[in-house]
Amino acid sequence: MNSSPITARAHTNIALIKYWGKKDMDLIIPQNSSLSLTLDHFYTDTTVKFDKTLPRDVFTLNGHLVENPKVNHFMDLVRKLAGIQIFAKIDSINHVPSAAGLASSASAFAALAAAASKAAGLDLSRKDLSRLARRGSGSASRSIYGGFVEWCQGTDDQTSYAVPVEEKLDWPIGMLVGIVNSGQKKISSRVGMQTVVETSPYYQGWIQSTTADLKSIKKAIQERDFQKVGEITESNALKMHALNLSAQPHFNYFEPMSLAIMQEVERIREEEHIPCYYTLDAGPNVKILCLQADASAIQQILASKFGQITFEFAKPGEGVRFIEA
Ligand code: 2P0
Repeated sequence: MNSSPITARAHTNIALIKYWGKKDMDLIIPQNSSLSLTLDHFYTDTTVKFDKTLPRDVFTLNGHLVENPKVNHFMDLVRKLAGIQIFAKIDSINHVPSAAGLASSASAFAALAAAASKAAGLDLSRKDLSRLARRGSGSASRSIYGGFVEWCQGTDDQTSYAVPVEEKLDWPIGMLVGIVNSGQKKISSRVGMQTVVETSPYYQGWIQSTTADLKSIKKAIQERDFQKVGEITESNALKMHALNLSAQPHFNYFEPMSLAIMQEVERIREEEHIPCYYTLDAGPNVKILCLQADASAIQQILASKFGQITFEFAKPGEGVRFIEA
């Protein structure tokens, strides 16, 4: 079989309640459930075409040939699911600011799950797409949906998948994403979270407190309580980063500029009375949750203090979908 090329678009998501640790490393079953906001600004377009003349999978990223074992492993899963043994040409374009250093595995594996499964002749439900995307990268399970999304941890491959909390948001919120460039080589999420699970004396405390945070943030979202959503988001991120500081060997993702921006966000909140809250993932970039109406005022203040850093505003985005190439 030579399939027609199928193109899917998936957006990245930023966790307000973080996933930080696996129970099963092969199936990617997390230690805790997580909750994210899908963003419109940053996305991946991926085209997959199965071609029986290919001796192996061929993967290009932004037009460059790339050798990526995670992509090869993922394509093996798709082939097994579809009962085929043909290799594919996979072309991905990442629409993120150049040299952003933003994690793109969420949008990448969500787009690949959709495009590869359809090109292989499968017609998966969104639940099954989420389960499949999870096998590429845990956070990708959430990029199947738009808006607020919960990845329910489950206990096995069948029961660990994301569900929409509110897909079409009638709430004018968003995130300012600041790109703090780093020359430093960071520790990967995969290695970082595993080190934490195995060595942090605080890990059980994290599980308990994150379970409570998830319940509270869902209630705050329902009640449109922006302050509460922001406070839980910031606190949950700091608890995740505290785990990293408590691991053996310890590590962290902060750069001096990350800390300066975090302090400035707290000052803007306290002194300028503009509600805004930060979160950071496995890198130095700071993402600031705010109301759309306040975004340009915050951008102006940040530009006056950190002129060298661009803060791009991203609104809530849509879930994965098929597009014309
Ligand atoms: C999250 N992160 O919930 C957390 C918070 C980063 C910090 O999910 O090993 O690329 O492929 O499942 O999904 C980034 O880790 O890790 C991540 P794998 P992934 O968004």
